[in-house]
Amino acid sequence: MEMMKMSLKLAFLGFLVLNVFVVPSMAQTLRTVHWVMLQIQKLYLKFLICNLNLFYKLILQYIFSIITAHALRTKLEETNYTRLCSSKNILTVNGSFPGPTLHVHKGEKLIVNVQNQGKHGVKQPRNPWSDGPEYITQCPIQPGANFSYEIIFSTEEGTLWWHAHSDWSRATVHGPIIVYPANGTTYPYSNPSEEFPIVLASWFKGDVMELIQSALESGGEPNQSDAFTINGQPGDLYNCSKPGTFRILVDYGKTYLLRIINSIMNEEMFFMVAQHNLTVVGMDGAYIKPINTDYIMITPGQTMDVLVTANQTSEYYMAARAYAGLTYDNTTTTAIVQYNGNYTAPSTPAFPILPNYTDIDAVTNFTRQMKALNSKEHPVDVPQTVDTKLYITISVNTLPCVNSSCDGPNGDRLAASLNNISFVTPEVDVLLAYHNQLQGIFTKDFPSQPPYFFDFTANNVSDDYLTPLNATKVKVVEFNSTVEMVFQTTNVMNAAENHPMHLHGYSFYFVGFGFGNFNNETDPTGYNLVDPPEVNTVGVPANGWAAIRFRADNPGVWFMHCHLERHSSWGMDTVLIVKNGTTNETSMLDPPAYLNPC
Ligand SMILES: [Cu+2]
Repeated sequence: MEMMKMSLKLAFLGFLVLNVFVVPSMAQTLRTVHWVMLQIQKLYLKFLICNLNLFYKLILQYIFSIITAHALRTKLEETNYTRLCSSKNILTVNGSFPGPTLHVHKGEKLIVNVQNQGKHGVKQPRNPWSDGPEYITQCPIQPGANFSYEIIFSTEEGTLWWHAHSDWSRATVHGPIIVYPANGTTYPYSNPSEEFPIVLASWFKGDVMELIQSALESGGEPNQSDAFTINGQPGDLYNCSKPGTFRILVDYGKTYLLRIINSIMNEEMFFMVAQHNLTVVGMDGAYIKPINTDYIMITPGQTMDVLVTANQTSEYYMAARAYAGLTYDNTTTTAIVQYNGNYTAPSTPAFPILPNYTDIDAVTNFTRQMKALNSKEHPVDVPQTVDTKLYITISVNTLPCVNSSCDGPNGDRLAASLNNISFVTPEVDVLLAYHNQLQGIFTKDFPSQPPYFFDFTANNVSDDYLTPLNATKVKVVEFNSTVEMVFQTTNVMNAAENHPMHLHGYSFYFVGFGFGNFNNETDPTGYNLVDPPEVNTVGVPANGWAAIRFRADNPGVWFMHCHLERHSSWGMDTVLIVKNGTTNETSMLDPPAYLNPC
């Protein structure tokens, strides 16, 4: 937080922290522009390190901004926002919540000069240096410093998103990334008339960074959010929110593309548009076979591209509310679909009948329909055989607390784990430690199966399984090996719930899921090895399992974590290291010229 505050101070003084520009990946100008930027940056950082006074910093910044004048220039700043009749300062990019949308075409490269941010679901071939998570692939960017990320859009097409990856700052620092088809190619569906990013987010009346800090200190549950928002607005059902409710204007007979992003902190969400059918055509930046449905269930971290045909006449609510976790915000966020033309507007727009909070069947039925498009242009390449198998239990746990003085159950401290390892954030980032072969930062013995087998989904799991081991353990796999991971949620602490597991650096094939304990003989026979969806986040069902497969063809150091933010904060994380191949082209890129010190 201290670091954030200091950066904010600089931001207030007009410090540029984010410059974004798109360049064709093969253009000669890229190297030149990049080189100039690097030189300027080096110079700039040198000056900063030498503690020059502010006057010189500002002059230098001025030069810097001229050099990057052709770029879309944005600024990280503290902005005062009022929601629910309550004001606070939040961290924003360019003063906007959600942040600005980045537009690229497949195959292009983005250069982002930035402070404290990550890109969600971008594979980043061989380039973990630009992935983002603090202490996983980089040290935090120090106040006054910046870092140039190179984001490569290799195979993704559709909707992704960028977000901060420093504590809970992603609550307000996030925005869409839209990857259009490569030049000369088209969507595998007819062109929509218009598109609307629909960003779902959490709103807390308090300061989110303080909120998680105090929860981690006390060992108890962090506060729930006070509202959900659609494109920054809670909607008509919350106090003091009606005037700002987000609206989209539509024409009868046209088809629109909703690019829906769940950047909510702790809840999976149901989403509907009253009296309109939804056709889901993409997920996590890959196409799927169209799913015709009246609702979707979208987990934190996921994106869905949804076509909606405007075949009604007046005003309709779109609405989203939680699919129940153990604890959850039970409020409902809304926006309005408003038709152009002459009609008498209803006193209140039609409201959708959302699935019940606990409607597990609705989730299951929706999930079963997810299949990759698997066309000639967008083929499936799911590994048919597997070199490395991991079976990973996902648990919420407790750790003992001195004098039972914590705020968790029985005075203990809440924790969370993967294969009973509660991930401890190291003091030097794992990527640097791996690259420079530093000893004592992490160990390579993340277990390939749970340390004990028990009835994971039983009604009353013994307290013997409550306590995880605190450690920084990573899993190392060979380049180009085929990997299968089966995630198993457990009912330890009677805390079974859906966990959206997310792996950086990869899209993976979601080949199967089921309920109860995974059976490694019978369950694999039901895998979809023909057209499984290619995603980067998978919702592992409560008291069930989900299986994924991928080829480890992206060397690097990749964070894997539950996308429920409180679970990740409690240690439901690990790191996958994919070794280099035998050639330069199959090895991690060299580190950039400047790395932030830890
Ligand atoms: Cu979780």
